[in-house]
Amino acid sequence: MGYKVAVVGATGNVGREMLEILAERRFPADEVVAIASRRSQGVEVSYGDKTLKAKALEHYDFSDIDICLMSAGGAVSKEWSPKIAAQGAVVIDNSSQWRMDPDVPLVVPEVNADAIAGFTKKGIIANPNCSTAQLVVVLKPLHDKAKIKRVVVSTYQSVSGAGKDGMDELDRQTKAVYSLGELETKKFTKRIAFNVIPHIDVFMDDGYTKEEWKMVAETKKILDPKIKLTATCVRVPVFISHSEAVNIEFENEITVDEAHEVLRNAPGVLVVDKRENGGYVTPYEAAGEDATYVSRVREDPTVDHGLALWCVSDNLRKGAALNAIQIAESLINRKLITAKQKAA
Ligand code: 11C
Repeated sequence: MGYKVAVVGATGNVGREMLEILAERRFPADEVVAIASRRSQGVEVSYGDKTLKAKALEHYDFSDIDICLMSAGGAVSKEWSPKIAAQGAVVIDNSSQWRMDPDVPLVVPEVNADAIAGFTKKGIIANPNCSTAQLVVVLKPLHDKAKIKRVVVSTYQSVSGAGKDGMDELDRQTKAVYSLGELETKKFTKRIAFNVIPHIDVFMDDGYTKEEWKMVAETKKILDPKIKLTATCVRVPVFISHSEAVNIEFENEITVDEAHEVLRNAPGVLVVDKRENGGYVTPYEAAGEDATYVSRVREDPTVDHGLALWCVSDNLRKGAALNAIQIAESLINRKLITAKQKAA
């Protein structure tokens, strides 16, 4: 017998992607249940060639669920993840609610899969922010090779990171520009069509945004607390995939060829790096793909041992749904979870 899996937030961008990836990867589930808020109860979502009708979270009994993939935002997770975990399901949460809780592992399986075992304290495992997930997949093999001291990253984040409303706003505004219609701004703080906005999430007291803070704090928790990192996070008019321009300063010497070599052998990374027109990956090409693509690796001559590179990944997949499902697969592969129906 397989597992019974619940997807909470099943009608959202990431929830739908979770259902698609569960089917695509033939996740060993006997049953998958789509769950959403009462407002979305009855909405139909696809799971492989099946159609599931969303059930209301408020009325759902989780006692026979083995794994709950949550993508319903921080407030819902704060209230529901502990209740669902108390009913014996392992919760893998995509919100920022639990990431920095010392009793909750924050996991990117290619980087710190061993941390998963710590889920027993609260029954919750946290998925990182999308911009952090793709970054640490790339930093990990380089850190193992030459020890990273400091990272400077600038992000180019797609509107799907802000949910379906963000995608709709870019779509509406772009059409309005061409039809000379009114440009309504609701989701973002400024016009996003044919523009970029250097502001994601709320401002913190030190002038950084919370998105930038998350990249620092989460990289330290997942990879190494000694790594110094500074980020500038920017929203760009791209529907899917986040891109990042990264400068890395190492403790030890590392050449471009050595970096290519370790990155080519790293799980989850694909190197596409030809020094010619089009010899790099753009967000459009990374959308719908599982890999984090690395291009434009070159020496950064402004520091002793420095490299600069470009990385791109589908924020709804590696940045969210795929990473959550890889965590669930690791739980199973490491025999950290047994199906309740099997145990009965
Ligand atoms: C964005 N990275 O692009 C955000 C979305 O902490 O899980 C994910 C926010 C989070 O707006």
